[in-house]
Amino acid sequence: MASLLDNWKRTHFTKNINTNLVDEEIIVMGWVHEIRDLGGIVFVVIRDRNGRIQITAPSKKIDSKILEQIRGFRKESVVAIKGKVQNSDKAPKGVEIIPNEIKVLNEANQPLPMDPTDKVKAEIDTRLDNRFIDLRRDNISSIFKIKSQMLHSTRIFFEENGFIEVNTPKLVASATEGGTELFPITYFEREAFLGQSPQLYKQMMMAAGFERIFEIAQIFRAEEHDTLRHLNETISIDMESSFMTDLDVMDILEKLINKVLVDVIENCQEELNILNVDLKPSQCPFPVVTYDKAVNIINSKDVEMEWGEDLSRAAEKILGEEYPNYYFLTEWPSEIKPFYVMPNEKDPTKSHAFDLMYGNLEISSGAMRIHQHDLLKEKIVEKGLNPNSFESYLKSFDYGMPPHSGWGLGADRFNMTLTGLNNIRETVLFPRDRKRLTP
Ligand code: AMO
Repeated sequence: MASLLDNWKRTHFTKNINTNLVDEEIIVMGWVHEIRDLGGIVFVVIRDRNGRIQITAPSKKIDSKILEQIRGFRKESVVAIKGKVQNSDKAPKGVEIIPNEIKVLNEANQPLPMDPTDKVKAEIDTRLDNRFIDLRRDNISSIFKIKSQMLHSTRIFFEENGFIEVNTPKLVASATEGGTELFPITYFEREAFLGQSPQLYKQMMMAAGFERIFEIAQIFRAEEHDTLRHLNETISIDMESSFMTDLDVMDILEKLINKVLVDVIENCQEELNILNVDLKPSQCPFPVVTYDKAVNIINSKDVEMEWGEDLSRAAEKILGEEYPNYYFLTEWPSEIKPFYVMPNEKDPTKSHAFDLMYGNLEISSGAMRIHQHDLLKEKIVEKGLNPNSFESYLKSFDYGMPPHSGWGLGADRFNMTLTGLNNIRETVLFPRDRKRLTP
C-alpha cells in the first residue's frame, strides 16, 4: 500500500542536509509546506520537526509518473521522498533534492482550517481551535522547545542541589490557597476538588523527613476572570525545604531562574531568534522591595493603595515600570497571605511571605511556613476555615515537623518571561480558560 512506510526509513532530518551529502541518495519525511509549479519545473518545500528542504522536479529530468505525483501534492499532506542531494545556488540551503521515488503517506483535506505558513494571520481563537496545525509553525513550536529546556534545566538544578522529585495527589479534599475558587468534582458518594496547589503535601513531606523536595505538576484554579495571565489549569514548579528560611529559598529561586536563563540562551538560540527575543542572564542578586516600599512607590505615582491591600493590576503595572526585570516583593501583610505563612516574630501583621515578580507579572510566591501545630490551627480558624478539614495535615505537625520554607513558580508564566509573550495561552499547548475546554 502506497500510504505505508513499508521498509522506508528516514535517513536525515531536513536540518542535517547540507553540501556534504551531495550525490547521496537520502530519504526525507515530513509535511508539504509549499508547492510552486512553474510548468517546466516544480518546487516543493518539505518541512519536518525543525527544518525545511527544497525538492526540485524538472520535467525533463525526472520520471513523468513522479512529476504527476508531485503535481498532485496537497499542502500539509504527509509525504516521504527518496532522492539525490544536489548543489543549488538558488535553494535556500544551497542544496536541493531531486526525487527518485515518492510516497504520499497521508493526504491533507483542503481547504486547511488555517494557514500554517504564516502568510495569512489567524486570530488566537482560530489558532487554538486548530492547535495541531498552529503548532506546526516555527514561531509557535519554538515556545515549547524553550519550555522543554526550562523544565529540563529545572530538574537538573534540583537534582544538583539534593532535591527529590515527588508526585502528590491532584484529587483533594480541601482548599489551600484561599482567594481562588476550587473546581468541585464528584468523588464516588462525596464531593472532592481538583488540587489548587501541592502545598499541604509539600509540607507533609517535610514531616516525612525528605527535607528537600520538588514537584512539577498541574494545578487547577477556578479563576472566574479572563485575563492574559490566568488559566484554569497551569503548571506549577513547587519546592519545599526543611531547616531553611524564606531568605534561603529565595536564594534557591534566584539561582534556578538564572540557571534556566543561561541554559536557554546557550541551547535555544535558534528558537530565541525565531521569536525575536534577546534574552540576557539576569543581574544577581535580584532587587528586594518590601511591601511597605511598594505601597509608597505606588501611592507616589497616583494609584491609591492602602496598606494591607493586595496589589491591583494598576499597582503591578507601576511596579513593573520601576522594576522591569526580576525582583522580590517581601514582608507581605499576614492578612492577605494564606494561613500556612509564618508571621513576623516582632510584628505579626507582617509575614515571611514573598513574591517573585518579572516587571508587572507575578511569577512565584513562597514563604517560611508555620511549623507549630497550635499556631497553624489558630491561623486556619482566623482565616475562616474549618480545622477538621485539615485533620490529616495538622497531624503531621504533632510528631516532629521541622521549620521549613518553599515556593511555587508558575511554569507557564515563567515561560512567558523567557519567550517575550504577553498572553499565557500562547505558552500552553491546549490552554484551559473561562471559555475553553477543547481541544
Ligand atoms: P500562588 O497561589 O501564588 O502560590 O501560585 C504560585 C504561582 O503559580 C502561578 N499561578 C498561576 N498561573 C497561571 N494561572 C493561574 N490561574 C495561576 N495561579 C497561580 C503564579 C503564582 O505566582 N502554595 C503557594 C506556593 C507556595 O507558597 O509554595 C501557591 O500556590 O505564577
